[in-house]
Formats: sequence, structure tokens, C-alpha cells
Amino acid sequence: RPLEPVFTPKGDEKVNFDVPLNYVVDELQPQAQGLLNRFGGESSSTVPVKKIAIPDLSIPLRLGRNENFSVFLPAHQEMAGKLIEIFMNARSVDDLTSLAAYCRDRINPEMFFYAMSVAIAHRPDTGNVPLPSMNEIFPDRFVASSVVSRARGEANIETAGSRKPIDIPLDFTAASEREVEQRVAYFREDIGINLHHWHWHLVYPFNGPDVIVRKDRRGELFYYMHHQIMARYNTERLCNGLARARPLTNLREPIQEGYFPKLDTAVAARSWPGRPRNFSLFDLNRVADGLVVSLDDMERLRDRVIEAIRTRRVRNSQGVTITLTDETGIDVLGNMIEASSLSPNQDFYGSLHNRGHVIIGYCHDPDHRYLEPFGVMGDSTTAMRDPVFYRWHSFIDNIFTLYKDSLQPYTEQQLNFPGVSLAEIRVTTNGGNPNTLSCHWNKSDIDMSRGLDFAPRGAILARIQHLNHDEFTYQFVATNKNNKDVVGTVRIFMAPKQDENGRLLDVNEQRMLMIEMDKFLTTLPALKTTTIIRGSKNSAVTIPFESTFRNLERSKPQDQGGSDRFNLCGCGWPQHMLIPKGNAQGFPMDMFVMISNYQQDRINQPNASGCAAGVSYCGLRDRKYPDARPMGYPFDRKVRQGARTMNEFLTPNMKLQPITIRFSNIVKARPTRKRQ
Ligand code: CUO
Repeated sequence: RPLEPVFTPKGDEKVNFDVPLNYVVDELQPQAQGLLNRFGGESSSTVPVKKIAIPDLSIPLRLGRNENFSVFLPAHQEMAGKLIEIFMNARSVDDLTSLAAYCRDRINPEMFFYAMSVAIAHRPDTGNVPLPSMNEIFPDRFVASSVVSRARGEANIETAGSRKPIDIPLDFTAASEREVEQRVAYFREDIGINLHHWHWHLVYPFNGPDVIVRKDRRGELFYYMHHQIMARYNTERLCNGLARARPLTNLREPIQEGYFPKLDTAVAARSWPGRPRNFSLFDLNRVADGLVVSLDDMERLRDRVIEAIRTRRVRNSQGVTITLTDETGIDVLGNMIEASSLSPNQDFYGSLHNRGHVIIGYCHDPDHRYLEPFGVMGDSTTAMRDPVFYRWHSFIDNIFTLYKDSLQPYTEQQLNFPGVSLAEIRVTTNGGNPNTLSCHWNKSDIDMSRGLDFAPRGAILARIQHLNHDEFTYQFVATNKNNKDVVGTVRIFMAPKQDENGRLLDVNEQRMLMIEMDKFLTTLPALKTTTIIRGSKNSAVTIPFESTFRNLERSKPQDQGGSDRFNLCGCGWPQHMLIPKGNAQGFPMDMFVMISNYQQDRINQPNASGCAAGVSYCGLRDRKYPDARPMGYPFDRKVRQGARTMNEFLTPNMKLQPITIRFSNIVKARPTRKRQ
């Protein structure tokens, strides 16, 4: 039975956890009874915490309380894996609560938060328990250190009701405009995008007990979700007059792009290291972190993976050769390249992608002589802030493309949906020109109070400037000439028309930049022409605005639609970043719509329980990926020979429409409500 949250505090209600005395850490034992009495007296309700036999925590306790934690480090993975297993094995939610109370002040806070979040996201009895928002617990991973210290100051001077939000202007990021990469900092440093990425890796851990790793098409989803990040980022670059990201193919060439994060870690009380321009990668020799990996090793792993793709044959860990088939090859490669524990042979193919994150994340101190922690590339909460993330993932994506391009292109017959045709497609915004979308800035608040130690109670808001767009509506006119009703899957994508030099993109280049916008089912009545209408907010790619920024709904109780219920849906592209920024003149793109035959798309399974937002990039909890086609279909393979343009690629059930995205450099107001 899904569990209701243990308690739902209203506003600033103080809840006391009645913890067994021996759970209090040794340093506080002398004052333990006094402390428990004091906090117990302040609270309006009490949650009893059961006393249980505590399992052996020696492995997770190996990481100090004040060290940085990252799942990319093999040693940390092992410790977190053990802790996840302990949390997964708790016999009941009461036992889990008890374990949490015991571990909270003992285990490294970041590892505790990660392992507990993974357990809550995967246990059958915690399906309805909201996960706390990462940006509230560890705001230092999302906003500059100076903002965090101003927040602390504000909290100490002003009482909860009279605190003003700390305004963070847009240019308050990691670089000045002298750095051209700064033009897309609004994307790289967006809180919603970074939260999505962290959440994705939480839902799809690459290591740990089998029940949390073994998921339907997880390797393919690793490929597809990151491929979509690349398509989106490259489109943003083109909007801003920048060339598409260059793949980091040559590990021995200095990395032109530098990055200095301006973040401090509260846990380790240190700054995140930066990387100067034109810095080089080195062999890693950090024995304490369990990381000994050379550039030679990386090249060897790359060559082995490419050889497997070229021959379509993979050597598994038992020495048996397995074939990469059209159906499952991409899934095997995703697990092998990332790598996850589902890799057919980690000894031989290694962990190309993950090692890349750490070799880049440690390039400032490759042999640990300065005792420096990893840079932002070493952690999934922060990696997307750094321009080099996209160069690395462009390289990884190219390897997947090498494989995908070796498959037979879809034939016209495979792509068509006999009897179904699309006559007209368009998008409209309220009061705007048809087929013109509009972007602008918004300001929204995040609450940092839970992440500030020793701060007085009550909300402390940071007011963030971020991209947003006017909501829009799709309208498609479709005809079904069959003499029976049919169900179709509507697949919506869009891509830029021109490259960085203003030339029209070749059809296969444009295909690689196709951003998924939405996917949904529609019934087309027999022998009729139908108008299909769909709102942009319903996108299968995104999660609602309130999942990222909570100021609008925060004060409503959960049963009246308050935002806590959205926490369940933490994985998903943020709604405010659904469309690229465009530009002042109007950025030209092609919108593509296809209606495919649901009979060939369907997966027979019970409906999803609970949250189904953000499904395209995140899948469904405890279910198969709800679309039988390869992810990215119909653009995952090269277009067939003879189709030289996107228009020539179309079959009657598809349609292309030029659209424009216009950007206004203004901050539009959003209504805000104060948290009570
Ligand atoms: Cu998501 Cu490289 O996998 O960051």
C-alpha cells in the first residue's frame, strides 16, 4: 500500500521527532536529554521514532562528514550502494524513519540525502512520499556562494515575515560577457535544468542493488535523454550566434573553454575548483579516491567501444560474443558506454562516459597533491553548468550516432500510417501572430532556508531570473480516410533551419537537432477530418513550473493542489525551458508533426500510478517505457536515400511548418505569493 507522508507540516509548524536517547550522536550525549526536552517543548506535534537494531554502517561511515560526495567516484559509489541497500531493506516505513533519524547526524550529509532519495524513489511503500527538493537542501550547489552568505545574514537580521527575497540579477553568474560562452549561461546554470539532470541520475542510478538499476531500456534512455540535452543546447547556441558544441574527441588537446563556478560547498566548507582556459587533461592518479586512469586507458576504451559498434559484436564478461541487434543494440551500448552495472563487460569496455566526467572534474589536481576536491563535472547536480559538459557529451553522442547511422533507414512504408494525413499544423499564442512563439525573462523564488545551518526558522527566498515563454497552443488538422476509427501517436519536434553560418541545414544535420516537444495519443474518427488541439503546458517532456519554483503554490495545503505533490515528479525537463530562447529578430525553426499508428507504438501494461509528467525523458515509475518505437523515432536513424530535404522525408502522416521564436529582453512579472 502506498504510504502517506508521515506528517505534513503546515507553514512553519514545528514538528518534533521523538528520537530514542541512544540515537543522539556521542558529542551531544551529555546534553541529549536537555535538547530533546527543549525542542519537544517548542513543537506542536510529535512523531515517535521507533528504536530498532541498527545495521552495520561501517562502509558508508568511511566517508567523512565534511567531504564532498559524488556518485561518479567508485569508492563513493560503493559506500552509497551499501547505504541504499540498508534503506531499501528496512522492513517498514517506521523502520526506515528510524534509520533516517539514526543516520542523519552520522553519515556524510550529501551521501545520506542521495541514498535516502534513491530509496524513497524506489521502495514500493514510499511511492507517494514527496522527495525534498535538492535546491532547498543544498542551495549552495545552485546559487553563488555570495548569495548563500547574504541569505544567512538576512535570516539572522530579519524575522521570517519581514525578510525580503535576495534578488539575483541575470548577469550574476560565473563569467563576464568577455567570455562568449556566457551567452548560454542562462541555460547551463538554470536551476530547473540542473535539478532535472540530478533527478534523472537519481531515478536511473548506474550502480547499486539490482532493483534500482535494472529498468526497462535504461541504457537507451541514457543515450536519448543526453542526446536531447545536446539538441537543445546546440539550438540555444545557434539562437545566440554560437557554433554547435565541438565534441571533445581529442583528449590531448587543451580545452579552450574555462569555467569558474563561484559556488561554495557548505558540507566541505570549500570552494568548487575552477578550470582556466586552454587547460589540459592529465592521467589521473588519485589512489585515495580509487581513481587511477590514464588518457591512454580512455583511448583504449573508446577504441574497444567503436570496434564493438563497427562489428556489431560485443564480448561479454563470460567471453561470449553477443550481437548488437536493431532492437536492443542501443540499450546495450548505453549501459556499456555510461557505464552502468548492466554493462555486458565492465572489465573490458570500462566506463568511458563516467571516467570522462572524473578525468575532466579532477584536471586541476590529477594526482591529489593539493588535496583538492572535484570540479563541477564530478557531480550530476552541477555538471551541466560547465561548457565542457556539452563537449564531452557531444563526443559521447557521436559514438551512439555512429551506431545509429549504421542501421537501415526507415522506409516510406514503415513511416506511413495508411489512410491518415495531416493537412495543416500551427501554433498560436494568446494575441500573438500565428506560428510565432515568444520568450522573455521571469523572476521566481526558491526557498533556501532548509539548506542553511544555524539560521533562524522561516523562509529565506532567493529571487532568480530565468528564461520563460508565453504559453501556446498546437492546432493540427488531420484526416482519417479509413472506414474505422484509429488511434494515433502525435509526435511533435522542432529544429533550427540554419547552421551557424546562416546556411540551410542538411536534412541529417537538422535531424540531429530535432528537439522533442510533446507526444500524446489521439483518436481519429472514421472518414472524418478532425482538428487536434493541445496546450504547450501538457507536454510529455516537461514537469510543471511549480516543481522547480515553489513560490506560487507553496502556501496551499497539499489537498488543495499545493506544490508538494509535484515533488514526486522531480524528473522532467522544466516547463520554463520548453522552447529555445530565439532571438530579437525572430529565430527560424521548423516544427515537425507526425501521427504514427498506435497499434505499432503501444505497450500493453497497466496505467501509471502517480506521477506521469516528464515521461519522454524520464520514463514511468515501475513500468516499461510507454512507447514501443526506438527513442527519438523517427529521427533516430539516417533519413532514407533520396530524401535530400526534410520536406522530401515526409510521408502523408507528417507535416513540416516553419515557425519563428522571438525573444524580448524584458522581465515579465509573475504573481508571487508569500509562504505562510
Ligand atoms: Cu548525465 Cu554525463 O551523464 O552527466
